Amino acid sequence: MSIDQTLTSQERLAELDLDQLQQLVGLVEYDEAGDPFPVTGWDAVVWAVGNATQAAAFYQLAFGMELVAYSGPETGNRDHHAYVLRSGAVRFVLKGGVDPASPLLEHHRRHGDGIVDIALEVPDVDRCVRHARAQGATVLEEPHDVSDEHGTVRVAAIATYGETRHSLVDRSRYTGPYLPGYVARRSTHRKPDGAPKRLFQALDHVVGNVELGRMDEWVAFYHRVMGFTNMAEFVGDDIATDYSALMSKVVASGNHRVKFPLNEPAVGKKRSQIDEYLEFYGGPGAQHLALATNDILRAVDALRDAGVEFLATPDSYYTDPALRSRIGEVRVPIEELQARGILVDRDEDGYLLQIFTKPIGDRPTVFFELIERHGSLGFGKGNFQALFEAIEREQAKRGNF
Ligand code: TYF
Ligand code: FE
Repeated sequence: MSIDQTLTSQERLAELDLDQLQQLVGLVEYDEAGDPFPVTGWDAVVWAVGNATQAAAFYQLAFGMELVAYSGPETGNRDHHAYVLRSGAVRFVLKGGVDPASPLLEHHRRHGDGIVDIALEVPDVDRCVRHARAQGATVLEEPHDVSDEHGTVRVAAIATYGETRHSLVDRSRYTGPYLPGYVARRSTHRKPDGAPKRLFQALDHVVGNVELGRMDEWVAFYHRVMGFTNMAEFVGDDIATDYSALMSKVVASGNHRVKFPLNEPAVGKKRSQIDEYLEFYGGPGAQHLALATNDILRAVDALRDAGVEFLATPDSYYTDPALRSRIGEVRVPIEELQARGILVDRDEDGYLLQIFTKPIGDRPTVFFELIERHGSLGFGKGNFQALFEAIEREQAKRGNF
């Protein structure tokens, strides 16, 4: 079986097929034979948070995620709590320190709530690490087996920007709920009647913010170390200095299952949103996660009802006569999008609907995007101006000029 036909274990559990994934996240054909670092897909997004017990409730109650596994003092882990949540093929692991000496608490003091590990499922951990090391990557954890009564997982980890890592996970010989050391655990709350089964089904992309002048180095890192290739979409200095104050390029795994936009600040009229992130996160890190949904209207309504706040889109975005000709026919009336502040973009392959939350923690750092793709493989380039202006309005409220 070729890599681009292999589903990750999470995707199989979610009963997604390749057609659904193609629609959700926009896959492409590729020749795996020449891939030095084959990646099947996302394994997990691991967070260090200030209060994992409450964050786990937030992601269940507001984001509609399901609790599937747990590790903590009751399971012999005296260092921290860890809650494993799922929505479709998306897996979050929320960790919060219990032992006052836990390194997670130190991480949280430096960065606030943030993403410590963007873990990838790979068919051959050892081969990936051999290649990564030969290309100069920092190997944080050598390939090793972890086993329990459910089987064996092979894992390793390499360093990426800031204090972020990529764990590389082969769980093909494992049937447990997450990793050895975790026990199965179910949500105890009752979903309201009529609540949708899930609000999002897959992870589309994870964006990294890096320091001024370092974006190309990180693009080169993903080329060299992980065999990722450039996607067409980028924000160059042509528009950067006008309003967005950032530069951005996108790298992707062979079949585009895993996509990493990388931002660096650009010198503009105001302080860049990326500089603000770097200051408050205390260095480079993951900026936003884009969650792929097949019903962005319902997802936004449910999240808003649960108190999640989104960036506002001015009515002028929808009344602009150029909008209709730019976007053409979309599946819902523009009024439905306007009522929710959902943005639309179209390119030669199709269109996409997207919306952005405000930062979800105490620091102006990490936020979410919801994205509903209809053929477009892009990131909403046509919305960058409206989006970055909205972000700047929020920055100004925080006293950032
Ligand atoms: O992932 C992207 O590229 C889009 C656009 O600070 C974007 O979601 C880029 C930078 C940013 C917010 C959104
Ligand atoms: Fe995005």
